[in-house]
Amino acid sequence: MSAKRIDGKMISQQVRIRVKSEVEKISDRITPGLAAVLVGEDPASRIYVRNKRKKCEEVGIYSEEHPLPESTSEDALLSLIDKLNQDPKIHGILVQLPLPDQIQERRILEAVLPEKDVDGFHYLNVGKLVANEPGFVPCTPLGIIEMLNTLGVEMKGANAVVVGRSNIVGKPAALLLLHRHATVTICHSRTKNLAAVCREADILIAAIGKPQFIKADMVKEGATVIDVGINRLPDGRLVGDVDFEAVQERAGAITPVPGGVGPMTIAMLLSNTLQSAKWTAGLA
Ligand code: BQF
Repeated sequence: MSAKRIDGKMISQQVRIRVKSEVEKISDRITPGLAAVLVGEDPASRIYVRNKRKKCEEVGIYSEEHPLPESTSEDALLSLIDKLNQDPKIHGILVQLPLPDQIQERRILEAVLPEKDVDGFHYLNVGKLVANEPGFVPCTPLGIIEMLNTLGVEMKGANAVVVGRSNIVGKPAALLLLHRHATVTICHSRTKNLAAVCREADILIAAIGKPQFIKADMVKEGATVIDVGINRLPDGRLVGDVDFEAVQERAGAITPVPGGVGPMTIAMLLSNTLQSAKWTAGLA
């Protein structure tokens, strides 16, 4: 069997078209606004922030960037967050991670007002996700669900295996799948018989951060494989956490890297920012 290649570019474009038309629809009442805070010069982070702002512009979301030097103190960053919390033009605040070592990430994420926390990292939104109540959900897991929905992949009763237990991807992805009535297993570096567990998966989510870690013998015939990894090989090639060439011979459907989950992450950030503005204006 040769797998269907899941086109994240196309699915994310559908999401962005939907966001754009909703932004237009509410434009007489409110213009959604996103503030991006970037501390330091990490090249990948700069690309991500530029990418997010460009996509905001395309759908009519106002965006502003707040670049700060690598040496920024926690207090200086907290005072910027406080200013953005009070700014009525801003409905979403995105603090690009990772932050430099002198700054405690948790203190910053907790300083963002939960109602502007479009990344879904504040403890209040984490709690709401666990409780299956409306709140902001991290963009990458949300993008994965949007993809599965669009493709018509049945989640109810499916065996879903999430490899990786990060707070940003693995754990929230597992919760979202659980809430859609999948039977969810979370695997990680200490899991025994990882390959055997993965082989039971109808839906396999790879969010490990190890290049080409998931091999063909870890995948059930016909499974839907979602690759969250973005890894640079020594030869400069960009690859996911899945050995795409080999796994595509076994999977039913598989996301490529790049052009899979990545673009969905950005689209869901736009969607969350729109949602935030609608809540502010009493439109949702
Ligand atoms: C694509 C991210 C690790 C750590 C912090 C499109 C993005 C990536 C890939 C992107 C990511 C990853 C983002 C593609 C945002 C996703 O075409 O494959 C878009 O911009 N992402 C981030 O902001 O912080 C990260 C990964």
